[in-house]
Amino acid sequence: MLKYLTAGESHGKALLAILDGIPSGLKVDPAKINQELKRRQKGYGRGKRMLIEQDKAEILSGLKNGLTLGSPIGILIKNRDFSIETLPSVVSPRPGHADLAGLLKYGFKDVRNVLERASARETTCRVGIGAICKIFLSEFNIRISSRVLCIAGESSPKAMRDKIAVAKESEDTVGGILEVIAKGVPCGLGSYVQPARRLNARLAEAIMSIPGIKAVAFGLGFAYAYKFGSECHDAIYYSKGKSLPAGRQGYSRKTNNAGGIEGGISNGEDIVIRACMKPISTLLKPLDSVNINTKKSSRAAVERSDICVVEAAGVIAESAYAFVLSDALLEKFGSDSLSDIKKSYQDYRKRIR
Ligand code: EPS
Repeated sequence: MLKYLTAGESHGKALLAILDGIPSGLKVDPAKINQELKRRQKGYGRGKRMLIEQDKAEILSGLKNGLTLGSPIGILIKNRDFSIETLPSVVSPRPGHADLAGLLKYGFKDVRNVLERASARETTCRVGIGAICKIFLSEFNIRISSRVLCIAGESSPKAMRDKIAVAKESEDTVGGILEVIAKGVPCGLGSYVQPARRLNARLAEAIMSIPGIKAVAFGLGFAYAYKFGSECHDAIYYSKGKSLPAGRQGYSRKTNNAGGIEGGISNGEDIVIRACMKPISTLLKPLDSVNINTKKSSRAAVERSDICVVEAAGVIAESAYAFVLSDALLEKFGSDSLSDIKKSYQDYRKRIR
């Protein structure tokens, strides 16, 4: 239903995104998109590039008088640092980055040709797209948030900051674990009828495509491996009565170990994903590498970079969620006009109570 494409190099003139499939009649406030772009730029451990950029989205198409037309939405985000033509070439690939594999794959003689597009700067586009999807989901009271659970093994906010400070001091980097939660998702998004329609598979793909993410887990995740079935499956209950508040009527669970998805379908509980991000690959004290021209040992290239971007990755993961949930919602309730979709959604909510 929903598609997107992004374009742009880290130090090119601009980043571009096209989001196709948002229905007509949705009010889009550009300030909300810019708020999300700002959130992506923040977080303790961010590098100097974020002091240069002030990411702002310009909507080039798909809107009239602040309302979507149902046509593709074009987004332009200009780079303040667009020095791509004058930046020096890079000859020693950084371990952990796309540098070496990308260089060999595309037949380049300069690692910069790889790193400019492989850079996580591209995720600015995804956050712009995700912001529009979040606005769409808010029409159905679906809310997505994220938090950092751990940085380099530490889980209290003070210890996490200290660890980032230590990494900075020792010219190193750190990763961590983030959690993303979607609340208010109705039961019935996604399907088991084809593998590619499973909601967990679609969410995992979207989260795994964020640069630096190495693992994704739903609900209990790896902890399932240590339990009996009777200890971990979420028992089903039913509450009758019109006097109960809206979300309390009908089927419910007392636990949510499944993370809100069973059989590839949302089950009405919060959708909970944890993702692990590796430490940033650019190290100020670089690891061993090889000069691609001389084939002699050398230290890996040092580029301006960040110490820790787990908090920003949470914002990007929220956007990935928002895109996938919007896509699944459009698939279930229709895709042309917001008011038609809302009617179909309300009828369905009544039926499944
Ligand atoms: C990023 C912009 C980049 C990096 C970072 C993400 O800016 P620059 O390379 O000019 O300092 O800060 O990129 C990476 C972590 C990476 O590995 O490429 C951004 O906008 O998020």
